[in-house]
Order: sequence, then structure tokens, then C-alpha cells
Amino acid sequence: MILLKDVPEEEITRLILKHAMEDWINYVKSDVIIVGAGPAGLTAAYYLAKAGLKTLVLERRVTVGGGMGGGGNLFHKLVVASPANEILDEIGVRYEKVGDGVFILDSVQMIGKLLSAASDSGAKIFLGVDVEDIIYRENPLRIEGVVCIWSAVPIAGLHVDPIALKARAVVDATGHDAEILNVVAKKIPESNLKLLGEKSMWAPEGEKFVVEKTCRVLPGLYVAGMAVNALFGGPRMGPIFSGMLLSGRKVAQLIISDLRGH
Ligand code: 48F
Repeated sequence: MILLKDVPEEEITRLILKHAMEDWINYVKSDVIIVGAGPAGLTAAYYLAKAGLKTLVLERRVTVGGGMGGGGNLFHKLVVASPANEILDEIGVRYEKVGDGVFILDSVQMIGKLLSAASDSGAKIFLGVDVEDIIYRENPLRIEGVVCIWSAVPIAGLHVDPIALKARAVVDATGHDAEILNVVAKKIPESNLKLLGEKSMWAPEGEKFVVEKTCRVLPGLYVAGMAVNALFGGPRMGPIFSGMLLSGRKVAQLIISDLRGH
């Protein structure tokens, strides 16, 4: 006979509502909001939270990892090249060295370790949240937050007004579709933002490009991961993930330096 404590249904509900609301209220204003819990977003979240910044990740799906879960064509492996193995070592990912500076690992191992690194360092991750718009102010132009709604609402085709969350920095880590940058390009003509669109696959060039071009796009708005290549017309690279990890780390370093004023 197991001595399992009884928790009545209404108490389960009360606990979930109370604690979820406390978190949401706490995160109406953050230091950093990262849109997208793929490799770039989660890596950025890990380094930002580790540096002591109040970091919120908003992810549309009810799972994390973005493109990592699919490995390559659903084969469950990812390739990583040096120096991104520094990040693998730091967060304790198990991998096999298969060549000079070349490593192979299980996609679920990567997702699990990256998620626990981000979460353990203090980043908060809300799933099932779709970011559909940004908040900005003019003179001078500055991105000040995001507008979001439960992902289920647009899927159901309901007309429901969204809610807004503020942050000192917003990161577009939405991947190939660069969704936040597209909103900015459409709604803020004075941003002069023009998305050149991702180019065909060229893995080595794509990997270098994404790291080099990871940047602050506008005051308060940053880009990491495949959204960088969509913005600046860089090549795609398929299931090699060094660029995503290094881009996530770089965007975190840029934000830490900007928010600390040095
Ligand atoms: O697509 P995703 O993994 O982007 P990434 O971090 O990495 C790209 C690689 O996975 C791979 C590649 C390189 O090797 O080519 O594709 O740049 O993760 C993006 C996440 O953002 C979520 C989306 O569900 C995914 O998990 N997302 C996208 N748009 C929104 C969003 C949005 N508007 N609101 C909330 N989440």
C-alpha cells in the first residue's frame, strides 16, 4: 500500500492558477524577452540569466528545442563544430568526437541539457505563447516589449485581444521566419529594416555568417540564430548547430554589455 498524499482537484487547480499568475505578474517587466526556445534562444537565455538578468523566454509550442528535435531529416543526431564544443562542455552535453573539431550528439541530449542550463540559471520559460507584435516608442525609436497571446487563440481563429509584456531588450530568436523582424519591417517604416531572406544551403558559410552578423538591430531589439541569416541574406546550414549556439552566446554578451552600459 503506497501512502500517497491526497490532493483534491480544486486544490490542484488553485495551486496552478495562483503560482502561474504570480509568475506572469512578476514577468510583466523583464530585463530581456527572448522570442523562441530553439537552440539560439535557449543558449542566449542561459548566458543572460547566468549573468543575473531577469530573462523570459516565450515559445509558441508546448515543447522546447525548435529545430533540434527533428535532428537531420528526423534522424536523431546533431553535428557541432569547434569552438561551440566549449558550450557543450559548459552545460554538460555528452558527445562523440568524430574528427578534428567535429562532434556528434543526440538531439534529445542537447535539448535536455540546454533547457536545464537555461532553467537552472534562472531563466523563466513560458510555453504556448505566441508573440504577434512588438511595442515601440518613437523619438528616439526604441523597442520596449512584445504583444502576445496563447498560441491556441490564433489556431482556433478567435478574435481575442492580446496582452503586453515589457523588457529592456527583446531578442528575435524565432528561426527561419524571423517573425519579430518582419513585424518591425512592416509596422515601423522609419526602422528602414529590410529582410533579404535566407539563401540556399552552404553549411560552412552559413555557420560563420550567423555568428558574425548576430547583432543589435535597433535600440532594444536584437537578433540571434537563423533569423540573422533571414535578415541579412545568409545561407542556411541544415543540421549543424555550432552557429546557433555561438550566436545565442554572442547575443547574450552584447545585451549584457549594453544593459550594463559598457
Ligand atoms: O527554429 P528554431 O530552432 O530557431 P533557431 O534557434 O535555430 C535554427 C535551427 O533549429 C535549424 C537550423 C540551424 O541549424 O537551420 O533550423 O534559430 O527555433 C525557433 C523557435 O521559435 C518559436 C518556434 O516555435 C521555435 O521553437 N517561434 C517562432 N515564432 C514565434 C515563436 C513567435 N511569434 N512567438 C513565439 N515563438
